[in-house]
Amino acid sequence: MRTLTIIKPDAVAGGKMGKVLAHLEESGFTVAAAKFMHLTTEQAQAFYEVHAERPFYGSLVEFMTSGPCMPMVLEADDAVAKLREVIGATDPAEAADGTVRKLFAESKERNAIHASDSSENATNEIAFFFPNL
Ligand code: FUP
Repeated sequence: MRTLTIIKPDAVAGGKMGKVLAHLEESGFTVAAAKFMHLTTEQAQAFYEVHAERPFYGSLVEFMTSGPCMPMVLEADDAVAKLREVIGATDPAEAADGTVRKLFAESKERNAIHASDSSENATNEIAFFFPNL
């Protein structure tokens, strides 16, 4: 089973991309696809469209376009639920010890990593970044 993750611009700019990737691999995920890219405003707006009415939307889009990021397709048994556990709560202050966000995130917005939150979203998000997979 596959899911979509993004190592976000804060982790890349902070030199933590390799550590985050190592943590994911050590947690049992295999990388099926990856690319290094700088999201356009249009791409970030479309990816987070579900949050368009939320007060943090503009700031979130600005952050996600502030530098390069690394979208990846990860493979594992029960990949969607497993990756949600491995990344931890949205806000690193609330994330469990040992999770990616507890270890590497700066704040609720600059939180190091994205992971699909359902298998339906995983399918859609994989197609968003990797239409040829
Ligand atoms: P998650 O699925 O854990 O990434 O969390 P959400 O889907 O709720 O939020 C998506 C992104 O919006 C988060 F990664 C960070 C951002 N966000 C904020 O900046 N402020 C908030 O209060 C909530 C979310």
